Amino acid sequence: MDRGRFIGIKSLGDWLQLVDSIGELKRVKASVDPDLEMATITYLAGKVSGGPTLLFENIKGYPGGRLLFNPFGSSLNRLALAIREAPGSDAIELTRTLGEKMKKRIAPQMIEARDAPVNKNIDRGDRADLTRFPAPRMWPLDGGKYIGTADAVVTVDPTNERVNLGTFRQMIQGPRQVGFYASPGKDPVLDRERWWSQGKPAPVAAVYGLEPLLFLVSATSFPKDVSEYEFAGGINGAPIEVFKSDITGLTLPANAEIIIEGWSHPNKTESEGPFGEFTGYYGRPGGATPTIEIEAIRYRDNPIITSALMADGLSNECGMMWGMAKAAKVWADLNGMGVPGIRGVWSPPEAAGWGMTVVSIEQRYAGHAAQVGALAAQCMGGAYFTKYVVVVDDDVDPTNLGEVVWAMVTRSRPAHSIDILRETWSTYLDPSQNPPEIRPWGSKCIINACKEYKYIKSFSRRSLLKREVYESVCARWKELGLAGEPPKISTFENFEGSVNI
Ligand SMILES: Cc1cc2nc3c(=O)[nH]c(=O)nc-3n(C[C@H](O)[C@H](O)[C@H](O)COP(=O)(O)O)c2cc1C
Ligand SMILES: [Mn+2]
Repeated sequence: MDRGRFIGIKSLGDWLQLVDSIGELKRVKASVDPDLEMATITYLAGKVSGGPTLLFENIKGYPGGRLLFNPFGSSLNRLALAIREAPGSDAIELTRTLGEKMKKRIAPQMIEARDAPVNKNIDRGDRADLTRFPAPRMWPLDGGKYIGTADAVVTVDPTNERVNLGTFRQMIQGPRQVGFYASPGKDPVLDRERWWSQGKPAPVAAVYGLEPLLFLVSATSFPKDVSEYEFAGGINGAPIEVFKSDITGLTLPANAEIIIEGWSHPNKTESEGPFGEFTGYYGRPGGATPTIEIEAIRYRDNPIITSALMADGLSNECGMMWGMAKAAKVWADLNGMGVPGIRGVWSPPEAAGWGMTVVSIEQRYAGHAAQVGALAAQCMGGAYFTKYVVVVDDDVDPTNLGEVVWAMVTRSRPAHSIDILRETWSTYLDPSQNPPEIRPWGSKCIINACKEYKYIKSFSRRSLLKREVYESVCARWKELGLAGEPPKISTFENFEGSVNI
């Protein structure tokens, strides 16, 4: 695909057109119930690796309503398009590219509010009614309809004006009220506490239909003092168009599908949840949670709501996208700290997206692997929730869990190779921490699954193929009656220091 085609992506519609052109958009025209049915379809369709994103166009009870479920799913191609790259790259190459792009920053471009497509319709005060827009109830024990999942919540730190974008679930509580659940330590929590400590309500907006690059940056842990708009601009290669709201003063994305905005008041809470979460469990029982009182809803005609299903396995929208964005950020953070020899970083989608980080390195000096493990575990991009960090040598593909487990059992020595970090940044959503009151504190296990550096020269040799024989077998693959293509192998015996060639 020609690179020029990506420069112009500004809106969800632009991105969907490209997704359609590679055959990964499925329009569901049959009538579907937003109560459980839409999520069930998404869960089942998402079990196929690389399955399409689903655009529901005929939603029971919402004539003209449109909802896009799991924009990314488990598709590397759709991730590639979101970061303005051609589809077809492999996972590590794409992660490396995203990590490089995350190092750039471009400030957003302010445009006139009247020129922003999202301001086509503005319902204010009593005219605002969120219940007119389709919102799914996803799991049977969910506490309500969640209109915000694949979203961006916009807040500002009143002390330095830094505008934050973060992805946070939002449950409808009334025509003009949503629940605003965010884990301790997240940026909007810090922002709203600053407003509240000044005795003022916190201005908040939430974008419920958005271009996937904004979703990706909103879901990633960037430095707390820099706006995600700047990282989105850096990845986009051009500024993100924004406008200043005359209601809350917040800087909002001009090309969004739908935005609500209003205020979060200091002592106002309401029951929110439970909600089937990214772990594949209900996160926490319903409980008192801050709210957003809606003052205005801005939307295009027939806006598309973007939704993320949280689930076990590949149907989890927090699997591939969240994991890859985290891996890219960890890679960028390690580079930023000057750690050499990083060959690949991956966060397996199978591990609830953020549960595990694997880093492959070329070991260069004593203590190198332990340093990489500790930094990957605690750098800004990697610290939240992640429980297991595994460091492997560069002959191991970090995206291949089979190879990673093989390295763990053949190269690590549990009594020597495992470090535990305690009282780390976690979440109330972790089902393993009981009683729930001990959350959000977590712990982490760092496994050094590299060949022990002290003995690296004499470490048992891996049984590797001889390149010439591999190549000749590949050439004879069909003649040998074997099906498909021969597996790709990249590491071969080099015979260095060997005695019996
Ligand atoms: C689909 C999806 C939903 C999420 N929902 C929540 C949530 O409800 N609460 C929360 O604390 N984090 C949630 N997260 C994680 C945050 O978006 C993520 O930690 C992000 O970095 C937060 O923004 P911040 O770094 O600016 O604080 C979600 C992530 C994804 C991908
Ligand atoms: Mn942030």
